[in-house]
Amino acid sequence: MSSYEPLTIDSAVALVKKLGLLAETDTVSANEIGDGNLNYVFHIKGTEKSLIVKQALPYAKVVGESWPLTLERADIENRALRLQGTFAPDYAPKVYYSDKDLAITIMEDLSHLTIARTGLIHGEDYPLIARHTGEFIARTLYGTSDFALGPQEKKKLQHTFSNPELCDITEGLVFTDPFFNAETNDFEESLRADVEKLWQDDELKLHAAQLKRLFLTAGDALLHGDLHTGSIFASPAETKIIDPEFAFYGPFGFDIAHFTANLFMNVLSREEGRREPLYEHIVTVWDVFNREFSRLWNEQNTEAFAKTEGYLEWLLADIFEQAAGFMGLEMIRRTIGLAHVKDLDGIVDDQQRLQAKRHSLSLGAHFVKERASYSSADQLVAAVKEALQ
Ligand code: SR1
Ligand code: MG
Repeated sequence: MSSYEPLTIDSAVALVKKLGLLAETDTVSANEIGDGNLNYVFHIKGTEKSLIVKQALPYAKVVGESWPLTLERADIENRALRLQGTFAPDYAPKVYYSDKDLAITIMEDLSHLTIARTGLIHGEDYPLIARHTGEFIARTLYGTSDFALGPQEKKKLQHTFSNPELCDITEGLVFTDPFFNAETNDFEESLRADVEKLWQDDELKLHAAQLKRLFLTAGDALLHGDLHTGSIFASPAETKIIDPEFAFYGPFGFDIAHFTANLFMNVLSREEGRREPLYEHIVTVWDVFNREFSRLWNEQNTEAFAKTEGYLEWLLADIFEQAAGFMGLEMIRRTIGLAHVKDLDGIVDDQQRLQAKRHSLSLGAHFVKERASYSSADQLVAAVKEALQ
């Protein structure tokens, strides 16, 4: 049994050689490339093969050692990646090795791809990203739900994906803190009046509380749990969904909500005339999700009520409503909470940046409060277009 210690570049290289993943005699180059909030990520390149070694740190890197975190999340991530790979092999990175005690996962190198958020900020387009992500979400959610697994297998699997510490982070940073004068919040002083208005909006707070309750109590399926555009590697042809350390059994609408929220925040950073591909992605991801989830349901569902007229349609409408609300919450917390997005923070012009952040806050609050009045992605897109006119 290995005992935990943080890897260095040299010890990461020594480990992959010891494991035989690269030859002892191979000449390698290696770097620490992690730019996320929580982990070390080493890119190790041999002459013929390259690898990623990811190691969880016993604290949140984004804050420092004052925010301790269990290493258990590396095991959750490793098991989630492997499971997602069985349902959506084209969209999950291959895992070569994992060690629970060292909190490491060694996986396929994806450095021929770009983190979608970075690419989108630089104006790249990924024509297949929405189709692939919609298929990934539909297949992983359906495949881990009661409808696919039946009551016993599902509950046993659910038990193994209890992820209290990372759920606590989401419950605080996404659902709670942005609505109160919490220490974790982080916003520009020029936004203070907008933020204080939000803290005083009791109607909004009631809706946030309802959505938080759904997140706390619904155990529909194994979620990715943090499916923003920084968790996606993409090229025009390929999409790989990484970093499921927040995976747990939660509500069906959560993952698609975070993907679409992050696309909308990229929309807010773009000039008019460059927003259309993102609007199309938002419509496509919903079309593909609905189609793929329905296909799996119609082909495989053994639930007694599966063929009951209206049940699937009701469920898809319910998922959409939840997701519109979760999407709004993600837009709010990425604007004023602890973890921001470069799409908005990176807007250099002060007035444009503040305007984009105000749109993110007001649209976010609108989607949270009015989620029940939306029933299609076209309507979400129309609301954003109208706000930006
Ligand atoms: C302390 S972790 C902050 C954020 O980074 C992750 O990617 C999650 O989105 C989390 O909320
Ligand atoms: Mg992450």
